[in-house]
Amino acid sequence: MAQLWITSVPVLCVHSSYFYVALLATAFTFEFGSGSEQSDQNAFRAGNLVSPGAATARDVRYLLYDVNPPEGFNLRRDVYIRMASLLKTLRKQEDWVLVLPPWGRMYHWQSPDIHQVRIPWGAFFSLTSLQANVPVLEYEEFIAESGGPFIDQVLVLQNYAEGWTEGEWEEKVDERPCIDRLMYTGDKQGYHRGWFWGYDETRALSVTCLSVQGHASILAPFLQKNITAASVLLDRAETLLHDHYAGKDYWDTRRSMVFAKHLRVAGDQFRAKYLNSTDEQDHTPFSEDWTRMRTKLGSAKGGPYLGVHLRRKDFIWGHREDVPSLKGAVKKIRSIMKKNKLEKVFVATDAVEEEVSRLKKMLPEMIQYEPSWEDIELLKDGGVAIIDQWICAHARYFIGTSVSTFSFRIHEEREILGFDPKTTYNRFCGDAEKECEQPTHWKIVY
Ligand SMILES: Nc1nc2c(ncn2[C@@H]2O[C@H](COP(=O)(O)OP(=O)(O)O)[C@@H](O)[C@H]2O)c(=O)[nH]1
Ligand SMILES: [Mg+2]
Repeated sequence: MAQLWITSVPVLCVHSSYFYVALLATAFTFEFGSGSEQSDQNAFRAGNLVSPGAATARDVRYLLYDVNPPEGFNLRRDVYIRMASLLKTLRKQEDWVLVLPPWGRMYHWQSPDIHQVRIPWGAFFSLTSLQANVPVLEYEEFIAESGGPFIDQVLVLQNYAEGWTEGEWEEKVDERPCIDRLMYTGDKQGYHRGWFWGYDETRALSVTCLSVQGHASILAPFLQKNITAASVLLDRAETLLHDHYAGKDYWDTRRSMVFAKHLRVAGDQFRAKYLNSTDEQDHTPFSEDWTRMRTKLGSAKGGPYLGVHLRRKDFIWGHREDVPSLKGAVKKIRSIMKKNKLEKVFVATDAVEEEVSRLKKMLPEMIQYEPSWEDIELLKDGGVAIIDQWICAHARYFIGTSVSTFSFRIHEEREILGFDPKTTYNRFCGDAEKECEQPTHWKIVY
């Protein structure tokens, strides 16, 4: 751990000209990002910068983060949980706020002609619910509050170039030269430009790389002692592990991720209209205040339908052996319906049209949530996916796809609603899969 405590020399703090400081700092860090010697440049570490208005009003510090671009919506939801844990640890000593990374440019969001970038979290989640767990800010609020579209320090998280030493797992953090080519470029003014969720006017004052191996909160001492920047963006935040997967803190954060009301309402209306499913009949009461929701396992009955999540697209390209053929999936669906005496089946899927029509031929009674173009324009692909998840979460019985985080999030939602685990932790098996291990039951810790 000794390497962790690089002494930070607060030289730059005393300079008055913000612009000069920014320029100087970026010039240095840019170089060391491209692999040159970092020997005595630590004295000029941009971590000592403070953004224009920020730290003056109150000593609030902002934690921002981003995730590897190819990752989908539901893994990103998992990374949020890790960041919330880190934030809670940071807040034991300082006043930190978590800035929510806007949604957009997601590989799976392919609806044509629909603007899907710079989407705030409020479009998908209830902000008051998130706030009841940790203090959060939308990115635009951060810009307004912190004094402009500037992020003091970007830390690009990466593994260790040398891998695990001697095969021993050890938790550690060290500033290191960047291993991969940076996704940030220096501009003429000495700032750093990058994706920044489509906010083109955003600039970073410094970009450096940080090798890290360990759980999220391992970064807390580093952020508190080695860095004095008011706003810090952790890029590639998925590099950090959960502090304690499925522990109380995990579940508190997970329970606070309540879907936005308009999406829940749309899902509930669909359930009532097409699936004969209401919270009253199904014993799935819902409280707007998640802190008051505490169900008993097995208390939820669910609507009279089978919920199916059939993940296709990239899950079948590699002919993965844990994903069934459409024919195999239909066979399994029929057998579950028969066994559970269910006449209706709701199917959520990302399958391409051609596959959906083949599926419908084999399973003509299947029910899908089919939004119009205007619906998608309003709800976005992310909202439509949430409605699919919400409907699956209320089914009497659910079966999902192996290792899909989309299915995992449905498991959690059902756990929150109080379903018997036997009706939740089920997945399809590949047609020729020998040992078809079923998903793990993660019990809520209240
Ligand atoms: N509407 C809808 N979208 C889906 C469904 N399955 C997958 N998707 C889309 O594909 C993405 C899959 O990526 P991700 O959320 O990371 O889940 P994973 O890749 O299955 O672990 C989702 O976020 C959705 O955008 C589905 O059943 N319904
Ligand atoms: Mg994915």
